[in-house]
Amino acid sequence: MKEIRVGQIGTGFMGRTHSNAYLQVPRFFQTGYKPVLKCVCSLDKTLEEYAANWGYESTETDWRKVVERDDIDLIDIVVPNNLHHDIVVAAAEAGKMVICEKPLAMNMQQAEAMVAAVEKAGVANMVSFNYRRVPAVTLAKQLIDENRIGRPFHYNSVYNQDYTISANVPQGGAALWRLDSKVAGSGVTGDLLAHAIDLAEWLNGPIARVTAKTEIFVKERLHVETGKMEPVTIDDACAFIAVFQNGSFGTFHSTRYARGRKNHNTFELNGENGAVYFDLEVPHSLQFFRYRDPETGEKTPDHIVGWQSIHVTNSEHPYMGHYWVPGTTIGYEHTFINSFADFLNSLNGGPKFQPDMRSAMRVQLVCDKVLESARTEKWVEL
Ligand code: SOE
Repeated sequence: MKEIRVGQIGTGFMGRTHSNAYLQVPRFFQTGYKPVLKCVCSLDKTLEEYAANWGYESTETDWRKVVERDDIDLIDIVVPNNLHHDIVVAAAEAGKMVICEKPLAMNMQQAEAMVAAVEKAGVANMVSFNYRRVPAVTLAKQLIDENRIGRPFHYNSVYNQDYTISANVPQGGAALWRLDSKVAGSGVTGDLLAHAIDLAEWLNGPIARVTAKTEIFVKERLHVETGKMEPVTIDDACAFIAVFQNGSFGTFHSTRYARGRKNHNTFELNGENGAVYFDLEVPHSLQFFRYRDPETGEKTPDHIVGWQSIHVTNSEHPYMGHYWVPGTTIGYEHTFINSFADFLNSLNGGPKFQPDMRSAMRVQLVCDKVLESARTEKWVEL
């Protein structure tokens, strides 16, 4: 097995999901590669504890030193969004492979420079839109590709959370940078809708035009870094209508004010011959409505037509053959393991990894256009 020596930049929640996945991937997937946790970099005071917990061999506090090191093959970027651009460009120029958290960038201008840098350097790259690799979501893609849905009419997506309802939640700092537009770029649009848009375009093809509305419910919050009450400039909520190039009609809704919803990420695609529905809170199930069979062209008899819940745990289901026995489940962390397995496999002659930075730039474009539409109160073409 060839070693891939990883230099991770960032030690937050996403850093943990990636570290775990690097360790687990060779235990479940034979890709010909084994990630080695060479170095982790952060300014956080828990750096040494983090490194010891995950087994990183060394630590750094300056990300440029990690990028320059000869004993690192892959730079893993799990820092706030405003740092993605500089690290990606420097890593590509140093000839390193790059894995970056979503959203790719603060805006399209940055995204274009990042894509140009990785493509010029010819380095393998990936952006972590991990929900593609929930086995039930991958199965939905398979059913769509098998033409079981037929001509699509509607794609509806909701991605809701509730952790910012209280006006006492501050903004900024290591824990709440997602509420600070200077660091995050945008609010729910870049953070949550980016996932929804990535899935939507993967499952239902490109979006052609959008019209959006955003809202800021709490106008001022204490800023952790300045210690002052400051205006909130991220979008707390965003809803948009999309028309897809295939003529179908989409609705997207996202907020951090949906009381009761922690990570409620759902989509439904309704077509002429069938429909699929997925809800991340029931991650092992894919709901499938089978109206007409593509193999025989026959309509499902009326007395048995209805939604079926597929428990996506058979070894024939995407990724599941790599884990336990049929009927047993896997979790959120496995979406990262599955992603890294496909990425490593692509280095070993497997299918080209998607989503790469070019695909993530497309998501960035849709996000930017959604925000533009909200600002101008107009339909925006892509
Ligand atoms: C936001 O709360 C967040 O952590 C996102 O940033 C992640 O991408 C999402 O998958 C879980 O929620």
